[in-house]
Amino acid sequence: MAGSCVIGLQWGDEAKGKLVDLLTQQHDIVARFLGGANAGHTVVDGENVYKLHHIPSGILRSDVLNVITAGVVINPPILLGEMDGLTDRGVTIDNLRLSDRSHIIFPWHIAEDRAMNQGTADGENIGTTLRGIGPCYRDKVGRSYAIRLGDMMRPNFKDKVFMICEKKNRTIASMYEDGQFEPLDAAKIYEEFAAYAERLRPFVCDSTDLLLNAVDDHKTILFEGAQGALLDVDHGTYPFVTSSNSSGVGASAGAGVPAKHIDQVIGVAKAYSTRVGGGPFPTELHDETGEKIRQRGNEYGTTTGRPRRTGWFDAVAVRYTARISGIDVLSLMMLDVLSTFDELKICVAYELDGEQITRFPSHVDDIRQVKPVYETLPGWKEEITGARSLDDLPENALAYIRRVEELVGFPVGVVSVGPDRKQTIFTS
Ligand code: 2SA
Ligand code: MG
Repeated sequence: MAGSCVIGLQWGDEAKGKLVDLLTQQHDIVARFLGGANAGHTVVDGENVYKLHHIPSGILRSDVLNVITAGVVINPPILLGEMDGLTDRGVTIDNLRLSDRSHIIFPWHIAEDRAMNQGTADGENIGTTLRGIGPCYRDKVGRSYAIRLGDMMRPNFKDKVFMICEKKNRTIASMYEDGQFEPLDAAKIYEEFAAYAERLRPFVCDSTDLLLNAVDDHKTILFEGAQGALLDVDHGTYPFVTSSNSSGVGASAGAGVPAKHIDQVIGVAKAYSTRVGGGPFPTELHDETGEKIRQRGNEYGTTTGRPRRTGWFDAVAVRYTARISGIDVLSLMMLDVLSTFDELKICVAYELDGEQITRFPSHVDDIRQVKPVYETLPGWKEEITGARSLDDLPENALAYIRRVEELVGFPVGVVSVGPDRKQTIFTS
């Protein structure tokens, strides 16, 4: 087998980091293919909790190469902070590689993200992470005002920074009220980023070539997703999405490895739903049950600390994202959070304009309007964080897993009952 891929099937925060960490032992390389410091991946190793934003979750294993590929947008001070944080705790980062094709987030991107808070055409806030992600991807596809990691190592880097600052100072000033925007200081930004470039230089490579050679050499690659498929810029709940392809279809574009080399896709979903930021969320709960899920699941953003919106498992949405991501197997996370509820609901269809549908609508207005059709299942009272096999689970928890499988249409291969590596059940 050449490649596996881990994809979040909801709106991010499905605990993908834990799964990637578990799977790394079977792979030579972990490749992150999209997003940037908007992601927050938590990896737990015994007493140690690591919060990663850019660095692939395989970094804790020194024999695994961790590659940040072309599709990622890098925020150098945040990346260096992660690197230093790992080094300080004795984790080696010699096994880290950065693509010279990845794009760089500069202070102007963050100023743009803040100015707009990334409002949509109808004036609603997307509720971005304010990390400059959207503006950086926009400049990347716009081509005129973009700087890639490889550009930072070239003699004309300084000229580029000065040219772009001049342009951005004009455009960004018009986005702010008078006096609210402090003009960008090109010399200062250049100096700061030139220093970052020097520190990052030893890790920079042509990651596309590296990965293609790895495929030729029969090495195994784990493609690590970020965010979730419902945030995919083309196939998610547009415009309430992130600015890259976060569903399974994005892996090969971001990493530069043809899809035919990805043999196994693992779709990761929580046993319930969460969303952070704006946008439609059909099964959202605004009541005590939603609050209980938030408390039991500690549902607060890893990057921004924002409380996450919570709701029941949405089988319509997950069936859609599982199919678009080409999954082979489902990994059901945080099942332990659902313990102690009297009953649990699963959304099995939507009602739209008086009709029942099981298709996930393509237009945001329709996604906003749908009413979830629920099936109610009995809950279980006992905590299940100590379960290590399916036999340890209460009957009602097993029935819940079986129903998710049937509705989503893919087998559940992994069930997670807590953050630790040990708190994982492999079903076969
Ligand atoms: P952006 O910043 O442009 O990518 O935001 C666009 C939308 O994508 C959502 N988004 C996320 N949703 C969940 N988790 C994310 N990562 C962090 C985490 C979030 C945090 O792991 O907890 O700490 O708040 C993530 N990144 C982007 C975002 O909320 C917008 O809806
Ligand atoms: Mg997260």
